[in-house]
Amino acid sequence: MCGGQLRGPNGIVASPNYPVQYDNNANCTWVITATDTTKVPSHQLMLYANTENVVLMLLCYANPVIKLTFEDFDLERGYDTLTVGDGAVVGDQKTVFHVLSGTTTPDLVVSTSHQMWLNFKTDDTSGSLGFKVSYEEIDQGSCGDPGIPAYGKREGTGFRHGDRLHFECLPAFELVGKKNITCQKNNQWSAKKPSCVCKQ
Ligand SMILES: [Ca+2]
Repeated sequence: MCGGQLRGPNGIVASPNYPVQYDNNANCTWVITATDTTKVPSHQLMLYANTENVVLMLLCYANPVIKLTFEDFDLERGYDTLTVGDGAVVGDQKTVFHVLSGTTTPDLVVSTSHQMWLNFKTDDTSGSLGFKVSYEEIDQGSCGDPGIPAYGKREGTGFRHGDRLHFECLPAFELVGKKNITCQKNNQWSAKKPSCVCKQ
């Protein structure tokens, strides 16, 4: 499917024809919107008593953001691109998180608002396999779970702003990338999770 309006709480976005080669001259735009935040109370329910000892009940409303996880990615490098941005103003350069091409992707991208847009553009020659990305609503203030590298381990359990994760590899494996990553205020990790490769 080339483009469309998608809603939470989760789903899949894939290039047209996936897993078969995508078309030339494609220009597809998807906007993902979290479920209506005014109607969906979060899991938090706060009970407290005020000065007159009247018990008040306060429902905290969820303020979800969108997390994208890249499951498969293969575009003609430099010519076919997937641009990912925050919010719903498609193409607004100020909101662009990434312009992706080739086979290089971040582990995940998290929006700062309840919406995120994707624009897939291809040129007039040479296709490739395409992409498959899953999306999910998560709580605002989080960078999402970046996972644990194969043959590695992770210290730290928080994925919220300011939280830091530390990675190490099993013996006989070498860490490639950053040992420590921090969840930044823009909901993105300071770097991808590292990988562990066999020592030569
Ligand atoms: Ca192409």
